Parts: sequence; C-alpha cells; structure tokens
Amino acid sequence: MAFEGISEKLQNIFKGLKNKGRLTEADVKAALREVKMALLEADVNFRVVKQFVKAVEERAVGQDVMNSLTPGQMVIKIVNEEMVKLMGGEPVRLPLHSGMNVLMMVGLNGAGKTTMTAKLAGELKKYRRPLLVAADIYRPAAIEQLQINGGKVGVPVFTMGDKHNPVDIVKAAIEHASKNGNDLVIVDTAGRQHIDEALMDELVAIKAAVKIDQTLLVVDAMTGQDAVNAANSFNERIGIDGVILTKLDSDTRGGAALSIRSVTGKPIIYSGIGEKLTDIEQFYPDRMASRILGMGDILSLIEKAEASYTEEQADKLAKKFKKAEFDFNDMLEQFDQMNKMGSIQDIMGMIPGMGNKLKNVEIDEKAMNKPKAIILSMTPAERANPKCINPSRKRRIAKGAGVEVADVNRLLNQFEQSKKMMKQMSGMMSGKGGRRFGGKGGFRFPF
Ligand SMILES: Nc1nc2c(ncn2[C@@H]2O[C@H](COP(=O)(O)OP(=O)(O)OP(=O)(O)O)[C@@H](O)[C@H]2O)c(=O)[nH]1
Ligand SMILES: [Mg+2]
Repeated sequence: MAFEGISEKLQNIFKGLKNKGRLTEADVKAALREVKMALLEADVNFRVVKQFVKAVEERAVGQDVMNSLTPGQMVIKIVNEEMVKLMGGEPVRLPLHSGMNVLMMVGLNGAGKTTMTAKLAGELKKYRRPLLVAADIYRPAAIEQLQINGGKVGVPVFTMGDKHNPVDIVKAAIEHASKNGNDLVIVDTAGRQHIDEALMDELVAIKAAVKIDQTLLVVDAMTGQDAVNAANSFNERIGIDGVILTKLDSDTRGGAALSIRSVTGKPIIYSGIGEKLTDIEQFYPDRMASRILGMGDILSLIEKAEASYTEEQADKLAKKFKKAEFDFNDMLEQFDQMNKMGSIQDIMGMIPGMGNKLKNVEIDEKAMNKPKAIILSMTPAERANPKCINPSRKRRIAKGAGVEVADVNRLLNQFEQSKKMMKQMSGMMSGKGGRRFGGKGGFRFPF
C-alpha cells in the first residue's frame, strides 16, 4: 500500500506529541528532526525536506502554538498544511480552451504514458471528442497497445504504422482531427531514458512543428527521486506544463508525490491509481497529504463511492447506514459496489486509522465469494429480515450455497456485529469532519 512506511513513522511521532500536555521548543524541534528523517527515508528530495522542516518550525515554535491548549495537535495541523502547500495547495484542473486542444504525453520508459493516454481520453470524453495518436514507433506493439486501450474506452486511435516519423504522424493526426470533429488530440509518445538525446530531440521537433497546448509528464510514483530528476530534465529540455503521477496504488514511499511540484514548479494534475482504465483521479493536494500523514482519505473514498452509486441509491443507503437498518439485500448490492470501487485493501487503507492496522493483514478478495453465495441462496424475504432465518432455513441456505450451516451462522453473526459497528461509527461520524459520511456518499462495510 502506498505511503505505508512514512505514514507509520509520522503517526508515531505525532502520537508522542499528542501525549505531552505542554510542549517546549525542544520537544517540537526533536519531533521535527524525526519528521525530517521520515521524509528523507521516503525519498523526498533533500532540499525540499529542508525547506519544509524550516517552514513548519517557524510556525510551530511560535507563542500561539506553544501556549495553546493542544500544542501537539497544532503542530500536526501545521505539518498537514505545509504538506498540502508543498504539493501545490489547491487542486489544478487540466486547462482546456475552446476549440481544438492538443495534449502530448511524455515520460520515461514504463511510466504509464500509454495507459494514461487512454485513461485521460475515457475521463475527458464526457466533455470532448478525443482522438488518440500513436506516435511511439519504436517499441514493438506500442501502437497495438494504444489501439486496444482506445477500444476499451471507446475513443478512436490515429496511426500511420511505424514507418513514418512522429512529427509527420502528429501533423497528419491534427489534420485528421479537424476534419472529423475531434477537439481533443492526445499524443502518446515513445518512452525514453532522459539521457536519450535523440528521443528528446524528437519531442522538441514535435513541439516546434505543431502547437501543443499541454505537454504532460507522466511519472511513476514508485521511482522516487529518479522520477524527480527525470522531471527536471524533461522540463529543462522540452518544457512541461503539468505532471501526472501514476502507480499511486502501489508500494510507493511518497518521495515523488511530495517533491515533484516543488522541484519542477509544475502542478500535478491527475493520478493513476491502478491498471484498469478507470483508475484515474484528479490530484488533490489536501487528500494526498492526509493519506501520507496516515489520516486516511475519506474524501477520495467518498468520491469513489459516489462515482459508483447513483445519488438515489446513495441517499437510501446513507439513511439506512445511520439507523443501522440495512439488510442482506443491501449487502449484496454492496458487494457489487465494492467490486466497482477497487480492492478491499485499497479501500480500507483510505479509512483513517485503518492503514496501520492492516499492515500485515492479507485480505483475501475471494473471501467475498462465500458470503455472497450464502446471501444469494436466501429468499428476498430472508434477506430483508434475517431474524426469520430459523434452523431449517439455515440448512436450506447452506445447501444451496454449498457450505456448512456453521458458515451461515458465522455470516449471520458477523452481520449483526457489523450492524452494531455501523451504529457506533455513524455516531462517531456525525461529529466533525463526518458530515459527508452520512450524506450522499454513505459508505458501509461489506461485512
Ligand atoms: N498499478 C499500476 N500500474 C500501472 C498504472 N499505470 C500504468 N500501469 C502499468 O504500468 C505498465 C507500463 O504502462 P504503459 O502505459 O505501457 O507505460 P508507458 O509509459 O507507455 O511505457 P513505454 O511506452 O514502454 O515507455 C503497464 O503494465 C501498466 O498496466 C497505475 O496507475 N497503477
Ligand atoms: Mg507506451
């Protein structure tokens, strides 16, 4: 899971701070030294770390903080705010003007350009008519890969095979787009090592030949400082307008996410969070900071839930959630939603306080199949009112699902318990910061 190491360290440091009633300047400085180490270990650029710690320290050792009732929490708040600032503060949307826009995706080998090209098209086709352009003529099967991905998101792909040079391909693609009413051209370029001057020259040549509205650098978040150095080279050599961070679902330490904005001065616009073509998110510095700080990412989670629920469904569920009135019919629906939302482990990691607990827990995604089979074996009436499930019904349900009666009992018990837990959680969440939890994004555990 992303940011695990750094989250855990920061949480421990914060715990130490919170446990102290009063803080001295020395306490804060000691804590910040630990924060510094944690950031360096997460592969954050050392200059960025230095500036960051300095900024936090300047604010944290002030009288207001030290004399406040909760100095520990004030320090945490400052760390959080400075982290948000480090990643750009406000989210930046991809600037698209009216008429034809040409985007060019650039980046190192395997960063995720071709995948992101299709993800972006899938995302933007709600508002635009995209055309993808296969300008990677070097890697075998690169063209085919783009065609397949384009097909999956239902967006056309322009190709001239691998016998023309990329400058001509892009020119022809733009002409083709104008004739066919496509107002968004996204160019997938070849992967390169930043030392590869020939390929850099090629990107410069494309930019010289046609008007590129946005040059987007795709960066693999797992590669830490290498990604940051590459970003710098790309920016100096060809000029970039924005950054897209991919593989934020993987075991990344946080270095790239935290440094890249500050080092290049360019905004992070989107993030890639999985291999599926729907695994794309707008980049929100505040949410990313919460994730890195281990505070969970409730907002992203809720947005995911919202994307896969209709409003009506969500409202209905949120009400039941609050009253802990949900039944097995809802649970069945929930299983399907969970599938749409991604892996359970990812989702749990976004819940505050859960990331840590799940550290060594392997969640068996297939484990959902058994309860699902049991629920499917119930009649709708039984699903709506589990209390009516007597021993003979249990036997019938078990037989239908191909499981033991004990499995049915276990599910019924778990269900009762999770209901209790929901009740507690909705109590907890109705306070600060939990508004949206019970609101239209109402989210519940599936078990
Ligand atoms: N887990 C995860 N994998 C990703 C993500 N984005 C891309 N990948 C995977 O990373 C690998 C490389 O992705 P590509 O899109 O082919 O990368 P590329 O930059 O086009 O690579 P080249 O064209 O060879 O330079 C593929 O296996 C993708 O499925 C992501 O956000 N998360
Ligand atoms: Mg590619």
